[in-house]
Amino acid sequence: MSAAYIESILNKQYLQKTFNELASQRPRKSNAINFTYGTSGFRMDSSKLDIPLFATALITFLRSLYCNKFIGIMITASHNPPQDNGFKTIEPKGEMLPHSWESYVTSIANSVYENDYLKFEANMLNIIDTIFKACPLEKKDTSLRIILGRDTRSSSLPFANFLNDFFTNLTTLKTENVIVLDYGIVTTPQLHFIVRKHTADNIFEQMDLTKEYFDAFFIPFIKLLSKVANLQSFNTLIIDCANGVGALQLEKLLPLYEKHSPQLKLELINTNYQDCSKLNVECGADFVKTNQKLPGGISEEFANNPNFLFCSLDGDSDRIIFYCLTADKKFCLLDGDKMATLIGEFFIEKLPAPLLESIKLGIVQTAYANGSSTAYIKDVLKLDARCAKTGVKNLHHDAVENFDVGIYFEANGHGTVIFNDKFMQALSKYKLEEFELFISLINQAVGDAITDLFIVVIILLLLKLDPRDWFKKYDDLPNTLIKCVVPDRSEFETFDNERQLSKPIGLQEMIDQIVNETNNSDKKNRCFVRASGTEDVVRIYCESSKQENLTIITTKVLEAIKQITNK
Ligand code: G16
Repeated sequence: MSAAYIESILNKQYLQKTFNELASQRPRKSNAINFTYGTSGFRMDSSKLDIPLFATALITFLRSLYCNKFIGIMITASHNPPQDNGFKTIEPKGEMLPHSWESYVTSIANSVYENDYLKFEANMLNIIDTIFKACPLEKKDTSLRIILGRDTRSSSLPFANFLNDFFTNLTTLKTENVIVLDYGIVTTPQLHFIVRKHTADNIFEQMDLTKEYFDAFFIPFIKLLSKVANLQSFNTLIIDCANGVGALQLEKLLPLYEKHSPQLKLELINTNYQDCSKLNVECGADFVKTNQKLPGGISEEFANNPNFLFCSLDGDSDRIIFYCLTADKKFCLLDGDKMATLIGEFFIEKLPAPLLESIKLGIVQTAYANGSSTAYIKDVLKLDARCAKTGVKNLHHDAVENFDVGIYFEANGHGTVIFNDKFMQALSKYKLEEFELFISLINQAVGDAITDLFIVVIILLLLKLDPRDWFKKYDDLPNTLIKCVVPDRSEFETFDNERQLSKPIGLQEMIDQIVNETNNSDKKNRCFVRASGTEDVVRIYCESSKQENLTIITTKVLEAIKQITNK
């Protein structure tokens, strides 16, 4: 396939008309901030997303032709507040957009902002040339194949409508060669599953794949639940749905679940997805993790029940956090670190020693992982612990590259487990029926709140592990995560997997000094600053063996940031 061919099928009139509409609505100001492709795509206040949407649509169009496969776009801002939105691009096998393509989409977005159509077109054709020079395919039966999904935000439907219209009009391809399948309101992991399924089974029409998604993970969950003789660790799971798409999807699943009369009760709260203004507000995984407290809708009195385990999903159900209270009402946060170590422990306990010895089993975390969890992985579980940059795609790649069984979780509850053929072959030599069923619960494509929920529940029940005992496996170092608004967060550049800053110059030295002057003999103080890729803030993470150090350090680091950025 050549760049000339791509150019020949472009409806340039439509492209120019759409460009002019966008550019005229958003005249560039001299001090305007450039668009940057964040941790998982463009994400910002929905009123500013028209150009990133256009750029995402164009890159998806190119990617679909390049791969000659289905590419997905999920319209969501996940954990962000209701007024935000964003786009996650999904590859044919369910992964995220390759890193090398992120610069193309960023360049397209910024060239629209220049408000000069000819310049934009030249840049676009240049990108097409670069991409298709390296294109291995020589296809004559070109077709554009796009799959859309969205969350429950009020801005999501208009964005989906734009995309439907855009892909229908962008090319001069015959109608039958433009396939746009709109799956409506789905969770992000469901859309990953759907795209993967279309690719694997060569499906060209819309099908009820959300049902297939549930069957794939729900049936093994039910089978495993039926193997648990009596519930010893907890008997009720309360699921905070963040007033988002998770509620809509789990409400469909619940009647099916209850048909099996399971001993474990599932109860949904914060399910008001119809009122978009409530999404993630005082609830959901990010709220619970950041504030380390119960979400709205759960009183302390209600939570103080030894038979209850709680969990919170985020706005697009790709991450989950568990929690419960102790008898003396202490809040026990069971976050991504605790999930990763629990899963690691389960693999160690259930797999025969010779099998374990023959494979590389390890855990990938980020700089946000609590120091105690990393020590537990290395010293108690005796597993390899690696650190990757924030963003599940980074953890995913690290796990694939380094392990036969890679467990990867961000502390915020985003993660899953991946395993390769070597492991599957080794496993097939043993008759481990229950374990095989267990691994079919795992959504290897992407971190998935619903399948992670199934995994954690099954492990706790099979191990007869009380959630409070899970919490006590290791003591988290006291920690805090705060946000700081700065004039330009792109000035913050990191190295060492985001644990240190190279820019703004001088800030890292100031942080080091602050951390060192409050350090205790255990030298467990740690603090790092990085620009968020999903919100217009920088994040400050701090941990220490002494709670009182956290405020001292973060107050001083905030002052240092102010001092440096106001220079
Ligand atoms: C996204 C990413 C996560 C990341 C989180 C916060 O989550 O998928 O990998 O940890 O943003 O990123 P940052 O600190 O750069 O803002 P989600 O659930 O919001 O899509």
